[in-house]
Amino acid sequence: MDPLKQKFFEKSSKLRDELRAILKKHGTKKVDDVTLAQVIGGARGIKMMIWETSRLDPVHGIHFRGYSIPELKELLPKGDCGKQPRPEGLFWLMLTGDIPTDEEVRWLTDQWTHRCVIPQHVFDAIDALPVETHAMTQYSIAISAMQTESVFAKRYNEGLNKNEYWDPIYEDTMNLIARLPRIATYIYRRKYHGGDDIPRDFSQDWAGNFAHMLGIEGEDFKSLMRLYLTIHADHEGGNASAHTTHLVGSTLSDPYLALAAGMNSLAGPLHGLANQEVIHWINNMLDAIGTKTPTTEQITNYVNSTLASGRVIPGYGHAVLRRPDPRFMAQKAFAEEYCKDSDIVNVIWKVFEVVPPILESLGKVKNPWPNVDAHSGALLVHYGLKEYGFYTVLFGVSRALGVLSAMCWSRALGLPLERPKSVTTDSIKEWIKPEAKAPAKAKAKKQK
Ligand code: CMX
Repeated sequence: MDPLKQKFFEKSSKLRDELRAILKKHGTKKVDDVTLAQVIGGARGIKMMIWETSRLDPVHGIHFRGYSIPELKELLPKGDCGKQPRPEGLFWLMLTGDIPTDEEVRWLTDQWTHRCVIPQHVFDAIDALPVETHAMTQYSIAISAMQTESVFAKRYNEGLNKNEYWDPIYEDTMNLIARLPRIATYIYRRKYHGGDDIPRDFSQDWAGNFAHMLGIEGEDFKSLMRLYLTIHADHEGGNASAHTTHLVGSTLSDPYLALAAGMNSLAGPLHGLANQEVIHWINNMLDAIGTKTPTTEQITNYVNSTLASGRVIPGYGHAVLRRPDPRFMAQKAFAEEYCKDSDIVNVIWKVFEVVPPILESLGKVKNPWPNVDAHSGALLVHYGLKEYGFYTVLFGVSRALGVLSAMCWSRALGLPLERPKSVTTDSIKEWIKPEAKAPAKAKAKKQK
């Protein structure tokens, strides 16, 4: 067994036993009350799943295994890769709960380099699509096409003891993460650069090689990719892409099918596609105003006109967060250090001044602050990655780290098929009828 797998096995089998004991002794303990507003309003805030890899606080934002993003920037090993944390280190942390050493991160990079073997039919499946197909559609189809390689599906067909599910899930996770940058960059080069594909560079770390295969050289862009792929990785289990992957995985669909489903969820404009929508919206604004350096007043007018036309301001608001997203702030800090004079970055900062008070004044937006997607595109544009139709794929490569490491945990802990309960509107109308309580009262009277 490899060292990471061994460590994961030891930690997860211990927790699985603990969890079983907790369930046996305290299974009837109440942890939540559900209101009608939550039933109708998209299940906001209902606690209903276990997600080991990260926790989201409305005020303090995301914590990966208890560590905030600024803490991870300090603590995760960087090796000889500059100042930003390496996503390999975060993956190790999410899977084991421990900050890895430099040597462990190097081992993981090496593993992912060698596991990046993609069968030709995956490239053929991408090539069969019209080149203008959205990059997220191509990405999701490629992941599904790669399902032929699932170790879990093969071993399950052969007859697999449920206590061993975690093992092939771990193998699929490692293989998938190793392969995703290659798939993503193949799509990018095909869609936007006439198929001028760039071969891998075996000497680089996971994110550095990704930047290289995109065709954007320079140490600063590699640093950005390391930060980007780290901070987008996980956002607890309730967000749509994580929850979708979790739900599909709970049916014992393999990690390829579960991740493809999660990516389809990420592709919605209220979720991961918002990063594309932000730059689309900013470009439209700059075109409409006719300048690259709009004034506060011009931005205010444009924001108001977007709202008046019944659309949301992309990159603002969040279902859980109630303060500026620490992932936004981490990107802002990066921009302050690396490219503070960039026009597009300065537009993003001005929008950050303008939008929150306007959203707040509407009186209905629970979080007027920017989320992760408000800043990411401007940094990419600054370094020359201007094709915003590709941005959600970058998010999706990173998100795989979180949702797949969480899937390893789900199978190792023996979590069951997810199956919440739906109701019809007739049931709701029944619940709120005054006479709905009458039978119970009448019964109580009779008993007296
Ligand atoms: N612009 C305009 N109106 C907004 C808004 C925004 N950025 N954010 C919320 N609102 C509106 C909602 O549309 C809703 O209006 P109605 O009552 O008329 O339907 C009202 O404010 C209340 O919404 P909420 O409870 O504050 O927010 P939700 O939890 O329902 O939705 C989110 C959260 C992210 C979908 C929403 O804020 C939004 O649409 N933001 C813009 C899209 C975006 O940036 N998505 C990316 C999120 C991060 C990610 O997953 O990647």
